[in-house]
Amino acid sequence: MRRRFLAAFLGAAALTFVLAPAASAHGEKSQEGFLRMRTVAWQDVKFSSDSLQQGETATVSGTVKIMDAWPSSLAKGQPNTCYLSMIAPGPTIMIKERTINGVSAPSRIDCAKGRTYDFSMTFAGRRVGKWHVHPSFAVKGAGTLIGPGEWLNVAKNRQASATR
Ligand SMILES: [Cu+2]
Repeated sequence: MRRRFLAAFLGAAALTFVLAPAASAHGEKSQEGFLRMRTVAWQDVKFSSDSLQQGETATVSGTVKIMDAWPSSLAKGQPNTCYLSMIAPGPTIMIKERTINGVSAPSRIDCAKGRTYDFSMTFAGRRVGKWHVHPSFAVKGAGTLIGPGEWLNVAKNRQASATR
């Protein structure tokens, strides 16, 4: 009896483990519908690579537009200060360079409803592992809106550790 219970338990545990990836929707897909449909629109988001070594860089580029349908309840209806960044699980990557509409943008930017921002961010791998990372667009008074994510493999940099 106890053995049968154990088998059932292990079966359930295995099933949970196998099915979990399908249920791991997060990032932009986990945001509420009105946020995705009325705040910012992400287009052509591309990662130059999905695997890099520690210290090696890759670039995420794309376009983000503050929609005309921006809700009046967020940022008093008028976004005016924005900050483009990346969301990652802890210090797993490091942003090295951030360009918005062709201009280096290390800090926050002035922004407005209806405007479009072509961006690129170059980041370096920092901590070894497989991480899910997203571009993000924070709007003062509204919070951080998350763009399409990518699984990123950061491998150990053997050369760097050998010379240390
Ligand atoms: Cu993610």
